[in-house]
Parts: sequence; C-alpha cells; structure tokens
Amino acid sequence: MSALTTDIAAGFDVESIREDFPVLKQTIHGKPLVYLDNAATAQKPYAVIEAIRKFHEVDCANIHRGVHELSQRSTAAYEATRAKMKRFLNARSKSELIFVRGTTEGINLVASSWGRKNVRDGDEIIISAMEHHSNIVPWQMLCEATGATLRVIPINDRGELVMEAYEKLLNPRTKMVAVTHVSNALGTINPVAEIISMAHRAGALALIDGAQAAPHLKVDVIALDADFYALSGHKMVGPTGIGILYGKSKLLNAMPPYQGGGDMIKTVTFEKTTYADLPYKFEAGTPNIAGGIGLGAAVDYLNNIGLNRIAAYEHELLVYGTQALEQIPGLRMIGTAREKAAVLSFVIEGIHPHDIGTVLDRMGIAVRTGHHCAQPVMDRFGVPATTRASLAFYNTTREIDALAAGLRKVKEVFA
Ligand code: 7TS
Repeated sequence: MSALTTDIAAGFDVESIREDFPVLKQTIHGKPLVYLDNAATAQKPYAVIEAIRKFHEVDCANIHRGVHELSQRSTAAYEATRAKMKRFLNARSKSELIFVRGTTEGINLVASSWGRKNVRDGDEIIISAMEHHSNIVPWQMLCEATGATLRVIPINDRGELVMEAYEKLLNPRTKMVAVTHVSNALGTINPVAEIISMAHRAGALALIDGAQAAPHLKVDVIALDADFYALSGHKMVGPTGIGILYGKSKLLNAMPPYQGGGDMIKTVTFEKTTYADLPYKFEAGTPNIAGGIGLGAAVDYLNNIGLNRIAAYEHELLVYGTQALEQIPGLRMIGTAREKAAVLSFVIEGIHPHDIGTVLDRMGIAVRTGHHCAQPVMDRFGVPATTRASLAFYNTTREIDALAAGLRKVKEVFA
C-alpha cells in the first residue's frame, strides 16, 4: 500500500479532509465515487457551500452602492476576498487584484486591453507548445488584429519547455511572453521565475497562466516578478464563474478599461466619462458576488491546510500513481517532466481514451478524456487524445489503486 514518506506529507489526515467534501460521499453506478478530474474543476468543501448559502440567505445585496446594512455586509465580504487573495499571492496591493470570471477572462482582459494599446505590426508574442487554448486563442486574436506574430516555445519528449529555444525566440520585437505555470495536459511545472526574468531582460512583459498552479503550489507574484498572473476559483475548491487577474499596478493603471458600464466610472456625461481607480476600472457591472465570497472561503480552507503540505501530499500521490500505472502493459505516460504536478495523462495501446473513460465511469471513476483544450500538445505527442487522471489533496492511494484495477479491467474488456 501507500508509503507516504516525506515529513510534510506525513500526518496529512486525508480521511478527515474528505469529510469536508459532501460530493465525495456518493456512489456512482453502485460504486464509491473516485473523482480524478480535478484539473477540470475541483470539488467544494462545506465551508465554501456554506459561505455562498449565507450570502444568499442573510446578506444578499448588490455591492459598492448601498448605504444600507445588507449592501455594506455584502461589500465587506466580497472585498475581504480581495484582501485574502492579496495575501494568497503576495501582491503588493489589493488594487492589483481584478475579479474576473476565471483564467480565460483574465487572459482575454490583458490581450485585449494591454494588447490593443501596446502591440503593433511587426511585434512578437511568445507562448509555449503546452498552453491551454485560453492562453493561445486570445493572443492569436490580438496578432490578427495588430499584425503581430505568435512564436511558440517547443517542448521535449518529456513535456518540458526547451529553454535554449526560448532564449533564441526572444528579441527586441518581443512584447509579451505568456506561458502556463503548470500544464493541465502534461502536469509539467515550468520554471516560470526564469522564464519571466529572461522576458524582462529582453524588454518584454510576462503573463503567467496560473489555473493549474494556484490550487497545488505556493505562488508568490513578487518573488516571481510576474507582470500578470491569472487563476480560476473553481480549480481551487471555490465556485465557478470567479477568478483573479493579478497585474502590477503601474501596468494596470496605464491600460484602458476592458469593458464599460456601472461600477467602473468616476463621472459620466455624454461628452466624457472618467474612469474609476484600480481595481474597479476593470470591474464593470454587477459581479459574481456570491462567487467572490465563496472564493474567500476556499482560500481560507486551502490556507488552513497549507499549500506546502498540499503540494507535498500530492507529490506523494503522483509518485505512487506513476508507479501503479507504469505497471500496466501497453500504457504510455504522456508527460514525464522532472518537475511535475499530480497529473497522470496516458494512452493505452489499441484502446481509445473515450472507451477507457466510459468503462471507468461504470466503475464510479471520473477521469477526463480528450485533448484537454490543449490540441497542440496532442499533436506534439502524436496522439488524438489522452486519458487524464488529475489528483487533488483529498484523493487517496486507495483511489489510485481503484484506477489501476479499473484500467486492468478496461484491458480485459477490449482484449
Ligand atoms: N489554463 C489552464 C492551464 C487550464 O487548465 C484551464 C482549464 C484554463 C486555463 C481555463 O480555465 P477557465 O477556468 O477559465 O476555464 N483547464 C481545464 C481542464 O484541464 N479541463 O477542463 C478545464
């Protein structure tokens, strides 16, 4: 069975943590649910569910506008999350944290607002070959609109960025380097501090897609010196429809608004509108208030366990899972980076991933199959799709054993 050896992971009481997640207590097709699709979205603890319920039951009002008690309570709870996110990411100021729908909207905000102002014909944007579509398409759209060129850092057979190739791509025309911190399809943890400092030396800015990093490892935007950092609440045990874009205030201040509307203005006349200060300049309209409050509860929950302990425990799961799956004949792991988060993406010779996923589902095991919104990664490894088990801190070695047994069964079915 499991051998949880590291000091930090030892004493990690996963069984009591699981008690906090009601969704995990059910059976699917008569079998205990084994939820291994955490990179798509994480499950929510009672603390998050309760915070959202309390908002709707007790405090519900619009924010930033009422003198009445309920509006003041809602505003305080919503803005408390901004303060929590400031500490969570170690930003310098709350005003550097913009509430967005998620990572996708955060990246689109930068590509659209910063991009249209700063990128011209002949400029270059660098991304990598392991990006999620949400860190490819917004930059492609910017390039189409401006005449800039998209350049792509290649990846090696393990699924790591080829840093020498990145060095060669950088030049005085490079305006932005946008890469993922952790790959959703491969699990690779990229050396983002180095990537950012190389971008800065070339005179470019750097945006980091933190969708898969923020739930699994300690992020410090000052230590990284990231110019922009985007994340999604729903992947870090918070609700859907809420996320954070961090940006350095001097950059955000110089950017035009992304959307116009209520809450983002100082004064409006038909002749001229003046915009609100940060962060509100980028927050037009009534936001996802319940989601923002739920995200605050999620961050408290993660902090109570501790990101370093989460990372250590999940690493133990990764090692255990890699060993378990590698013993299955015909299974090929896609993504074997030396620095890796707990993502097990693989193909089995002769069996389509969708068939694997369907048979596993009948056993109560939830995995994702397909291209994981990272089609260029599939092309790079010459596969149409993979099966992906993505782990979280509430998963257990017992569940990995169930996955391995399930895969043996899949092989029998399709033998
Ligand atoms: N970037 C990365 C690295 C991601 O993994 C995802 C979502 C996104 C951006 C987009 O996040 P959103 O919250 O704005 O949708 N990744 C996945 C996945 O791996 N399976 O489903 C969604």
